[in-house]
This record gives sequence, C-alpha cells and structure tokens, in this order.
Amino acid sequence: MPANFEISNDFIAEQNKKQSDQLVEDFDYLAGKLQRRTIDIESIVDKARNIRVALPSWGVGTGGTRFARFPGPGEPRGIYEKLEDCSTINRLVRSTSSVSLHIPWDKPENAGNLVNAARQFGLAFDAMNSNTFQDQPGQKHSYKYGSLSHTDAAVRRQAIDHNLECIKIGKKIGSKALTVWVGDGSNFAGQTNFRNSLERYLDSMREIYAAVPDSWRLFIEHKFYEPAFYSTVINDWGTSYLCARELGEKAFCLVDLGHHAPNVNIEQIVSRLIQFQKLGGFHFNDSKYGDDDLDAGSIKPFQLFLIFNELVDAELNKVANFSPSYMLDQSHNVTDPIESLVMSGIEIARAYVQAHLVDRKKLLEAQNSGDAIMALATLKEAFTTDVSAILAEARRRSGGAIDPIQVYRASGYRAKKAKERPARLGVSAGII
Ligand code: RM4
Ligand code: MN
Ligand code: MN
Repeated sequence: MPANFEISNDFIAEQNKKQSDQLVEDFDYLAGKLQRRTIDIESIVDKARNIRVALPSWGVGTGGTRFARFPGPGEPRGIYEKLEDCSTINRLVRSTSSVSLHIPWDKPENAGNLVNAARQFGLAFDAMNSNTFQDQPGQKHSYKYGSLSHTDAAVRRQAIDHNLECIKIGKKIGSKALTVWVGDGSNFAGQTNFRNSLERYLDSMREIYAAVPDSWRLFIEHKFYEPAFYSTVINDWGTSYLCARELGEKAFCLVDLGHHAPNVNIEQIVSRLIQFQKLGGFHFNDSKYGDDDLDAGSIKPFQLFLIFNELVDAELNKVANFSPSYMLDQSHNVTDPIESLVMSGIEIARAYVQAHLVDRKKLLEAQNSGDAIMALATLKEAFTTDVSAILAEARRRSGGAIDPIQVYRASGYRAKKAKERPARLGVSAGII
C-alpha cells in the first residue's frame, strides 16, 4: 500500500515563496512601529515560536449537536489517523506539537505502537482525559446517575478504576497529567444531596490522586451545567479550587472557557487561581451562549486577550507554581476540523503575543493614578496591534506555513484523505 499522503516540508517551503516578499514588507513595517514603542520585535517572535497548545484528539473528527452530526469527507477513523491530522496541523502552524487523548475513545491497543506512531509524526502526548460521563458497551454499571459521586459504591469503584487505567496508559505514552471532568449532577431540585455528593466525589478523587505520579498533575475541570441541568457536582471554579486544595499539591484547576455562566469575568477567575497557585491549565474554545465549543477567539477575542494578559503578567512576574497547560477543546460542526484547529492555534498565539505588547509600566501608572481611560487605552493599544506578521514569521522560521489555510487547501489534503479513508460504518467523532 502506498504511503499515506502528507504535506511535505518542501511543499510548504515552495508555497511560502509566494508570500515571502509581502511578509518581509509587513514584518519590517511592524518592526518599525514596535520600535517606536521600544519593543524589540525579535523578542516577540521568540515568544510566538515558543508557545504551545495541545490538540484534542476528539476535535479532528467532525463534531455534532444533540440534534445531528453532519460528517465531513475523509474523517479520521481511529487514533492513528487522528494523529496524522494532528501532525498536519502542527506542520502548518508548528505550535501544536502535542495531543490530548480521551479514553476510551482513543484507547490504544498497544501503547508502544502508539508512541512510535506519535514520534514519527513529531507529536507527544499531553493530558489524559477520562470519560465517566457515558456508558461504554459491556460496562457493568451505568453512569446515568453519576460516576465518581454516585450513591452506589460499586459505580464509584468502576469510575475510579477507569481513572486509574487512564493514568496507567498515560504513563506508558509519556503523558504528565490527568484531566477529570465528570458529568455528575442533578436535573431536579432535591434529586441529590449537594454536600454528600461532593463528599463522595472527594473520596473517589482521593484514591485517584494517590495514584497520580509525583511528576504528574491532576486537573479538575468544572462546568456549571450540562449534561445535568439543575446542579453539577463540580459546578464552578470555587468548588474546583476547594477540591484541588483538599486533595493536595498535585491537584490543580482546569478552566474550560465555555464552562461558565454568560458574562462571567473569566480573566478574573484566572487571576484568582494564579494568585493561589492552583491554575493548572485551559481548555480553549469560544462561546456565545453555553458550552458551545466554538473556535478559540472566534466570538470574544478581547476576552481571550484579557485572559492572556493575566497569564503574561504572571509569567513576567514569575509567580510561583505557575506553569499552565494549554489545550484546545472544541467541536467543529460546520468547518473542516483541521482548518478550525489551525485557526485556533493561531488565535491562541495571537492573544499571547499581543499580551506581550502591553506596556506594563504605563498600565501600572494608570492604575495607581486612577486613570481608567489610560489603563484601558494601554490594553487596547496592545490588543489592536496587528501581530499577524509576527505570527507568520514565527511559523516560517519554525518550518511552518506563512499562510497555513492557503497551503492546506492548495495541498488537496482533505480530498486525498477522503480517498485513503473510505467511511466505515459506526465511526463517530466521540461527542455527539
Ligand atoms: C466536556 C468537557 C470535557 C470534554 C468533554 C468531551 O464538556 O469540556 O473537557 O472532554 O466535554
Ligand atoms: Mn473541556
Ligand atoms: Mn465542555
């Protein structure tokens, strides 16, 4: 069988030639503009080259809503093809060199083979994600009424064991974290006892925590509703923080941008978690109404920038225990998932780079003198700077594409995958 099609480095370099004159012009212009603000563009290019965001294995297949899923051509049919798509994204943007796996959706038959495949694709593995929000075929107990917080000890046992298995697989493939998100909660007032549910959850988590290697971190992901619509056990960052503190120093909070009530000030939550040294990481996505899982930066780019403003502030001030993991967690229903993830990777880098352009001295002066307008103007000066040339130059220097979407389309990757990957019955992206 002929080798699978890939977008070669030569093809990227060839396509880049078409854009390089324009890029040099844009880059030099921006360098001059930043120079006037005493910012050295080279130091910002370095920042852009160093940021990393992990890809969600479950994001490369077409997602769906609870009404329907409209599959796209050439979807990956298993974990190896998912890795292939992830590596394509990384080849184009060069900042997405790791993949976060969902178990059992991506459970490897042979961990060694998976590691070898990942290595060939130039990929590593980020946090493991357990799944106790769905029943799997052949599973003994149902999670219909909860998992780690279930009233029945046998169900809790099964859910704990699943998490222990995720750790075991993660150890074999070089992961360094476990993310636990549970769907546990209730749909009706009185359905559960809030206090007892959380106590049971904590008991289960203590056992999982004990199995987490010392070099790992345990991420607790909160979500205020869905699939439970009246209450959830880990409903907000406060509960997440309390649990992380209760469990110990390996436990941290994970912030999924879509898991908050509308209009909540997420950047402030991020700041609080940084201050109390419990910010573990992110699931980036964007939303208009709820856990929409839309593309990062597509709805509220200013919010994304403000979050990165907090992160960069912590980075520059060398806050203790500050080393957040960045992961994307999105569902692509109407776009080619590869294109969405390419764009999202770029938007994360954009927000990060823009946050590095904030004149922090000026901001502090404005804050100290009660100059609200100047404080906002200082942030806006950074946010409105078009850093596209920095991002493109960073990608180019790292071997990626100046214009990733153009290169992806010109390569005909999707059509070629559609031929290589004839649809198999019963394959789904995971999230429906
Ligand atoms: C949840 C949550 C988890 C993700 C699942 C698929 O809403 O965001 O992080 O793994 O969806
Ligand atoms: Mn998430
Ligand atoms: Mn979610």
